[in-house]
Amino acid sequence: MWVAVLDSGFYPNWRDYFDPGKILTDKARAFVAANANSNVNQWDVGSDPHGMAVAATVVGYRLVDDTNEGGWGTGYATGAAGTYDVPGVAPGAKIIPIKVCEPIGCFGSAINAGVDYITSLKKANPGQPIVINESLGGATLDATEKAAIDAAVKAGVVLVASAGNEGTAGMGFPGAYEPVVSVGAGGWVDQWNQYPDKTWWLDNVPENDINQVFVADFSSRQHAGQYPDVASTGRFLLLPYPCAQLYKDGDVSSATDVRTCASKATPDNASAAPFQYLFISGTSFSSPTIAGVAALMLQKNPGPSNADATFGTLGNPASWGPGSFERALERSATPIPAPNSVVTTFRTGVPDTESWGTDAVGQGWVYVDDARAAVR
Ligand SMILES: [Ca+2]
Ligand SMILES: [Ca+2]
Repeated sequence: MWVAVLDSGFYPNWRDYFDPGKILTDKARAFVAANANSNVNQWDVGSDPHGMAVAATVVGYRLVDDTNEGGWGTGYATGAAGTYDVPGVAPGAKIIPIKVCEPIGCFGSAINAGVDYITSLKKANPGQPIVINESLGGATLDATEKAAIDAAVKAGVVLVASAGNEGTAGMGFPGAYEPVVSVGAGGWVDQWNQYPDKTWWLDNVPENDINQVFVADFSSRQHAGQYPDVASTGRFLLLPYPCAQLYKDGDVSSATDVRTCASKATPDNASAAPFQYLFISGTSFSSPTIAGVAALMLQKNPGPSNADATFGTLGNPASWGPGSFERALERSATPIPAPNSVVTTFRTGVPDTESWGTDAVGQGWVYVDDARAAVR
């Protein structure tokens, strides 16, 4: 399964984090590159760590837990020094990094070009399951973006997008467009509850109790004409998030290994993050979680797609309908009781009350085994 990550590309030291065998470098592209120029080869010159964190959600990454420099204060995130392979949702998937974003934002023309490119890959490899992940979004859907998405989905590409982090301000596009699989974010009520224990993320999360999950307050709520599909994990995921801004626009210093990055970050850019990993939140990470689940479903059976979605007309959400892949995923989801409210814990140990209504939950929470069972 190929998962195209339309995002900010990779940093030059991406091999510190990823098994190169999981990254399809020959298919990687940049549709926006250094200084916002187009250069298809500059997908790994870096500008923002977001794209690597999204990719790591899908295929996993290497965690070097030896510097006490993660975004969790002091102490080891695993409880002991060492180098660990953190599994992703779909460890057997291959990532196609597609750079369409710079720190100032994601460019619509680059996003559309990236979608078109993946459509061409799908047409050249019709038997190959391909998922696009877009952990990005904008307020509107225009005709050009709709045409690009429609062509991809009709070709059999499964497009997964974040619902958005705008809370009550509503969803963004393309997530709100029904032929796209949209993903809201939640977490585990027990996370950080033993603060300052930092190893809760290694605990065995109960997978048979919907009351163990919550919907995050930032996860975009449904407005009229918007289609939230499912919710998944997007709260305090430990992911690579190195040296924010350090590799901006390809201006790469020597010695980019993970141990020296922290000491270089501050002189290079005062706002750079002085660590290599971060417990990070957002529908940016629940979306690739479901992109990984989609890859697992397509690994089991490459047949289902959303090519039979109802694409309707621009500006008329009532004319849009889901495809059969999306319906199978939604049917497999467990409804989240709503309205509801729980008390969980922030990373700082402070109590955190999370409340949500029926406008936040879509068709429910995705459990991987249930989603895989939905295809045969
Ligand atoms: Ca949808
Ligand atoms: Ca739907």
